[in-house]
Amino acid sequence: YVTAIDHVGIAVPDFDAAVQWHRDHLGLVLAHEEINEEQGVREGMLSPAGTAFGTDTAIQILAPLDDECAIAKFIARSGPGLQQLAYRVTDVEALSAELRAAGVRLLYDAPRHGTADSRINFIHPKDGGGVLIELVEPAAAAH
Ligand code: MC0
Repeated sequence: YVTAIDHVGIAVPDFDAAVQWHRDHLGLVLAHEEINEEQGVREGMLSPAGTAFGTDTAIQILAPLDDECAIAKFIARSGPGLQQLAYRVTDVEALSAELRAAGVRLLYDAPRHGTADSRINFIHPKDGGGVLIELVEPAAAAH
């Protein structure tokens, strides 16, 4: 089911400052940006020059929209930093079903809305070796 590392997500307090830092120091380009109200985030996908958003691995900047969202809680507990590792998958429902059957806890009963109309679910960090693992089925692969 896993075809690539889709993105690595960094929790930040200030979206614009983080985007500018990565542009100024590393030359990364903001390839995509959106607000995800359900997840409580303003998020942006950064790509190294010469790579393509949606094809190559991206760096995701995640800034909280309010004090209650997952990113705000993460920053309050752990400070800014790596928050998630996201794998691109061909079929998020089928993989989630296999994981559940193997006793791995998924956060959602059904996939939710993710970046660029992808469908997403998460493996609980306690079952992911201390890593919050996101499963991303891109919109193009929707069925
Ligand atoms: C919490 N824990 C983590 C963690 N967050 N460990 C590794 N990585 C993380 N990101 C640990 C805590 O330290 C705690 O360990 C244990 O997990 C359980 O914590 P909890 O207090 O029970 O739960 P919360 O309130 O911290 O929530 C954790 C949870 C939450 C993963 C359930 O963050 C969540 O629902 N995440 C999924 C949604 C999300 O992250 N959305 C933002 C990205 P101890 O040892 O202290 O017990 S939105 C996104 O990603 C979209 C836009 C996309 O890409 O398409």
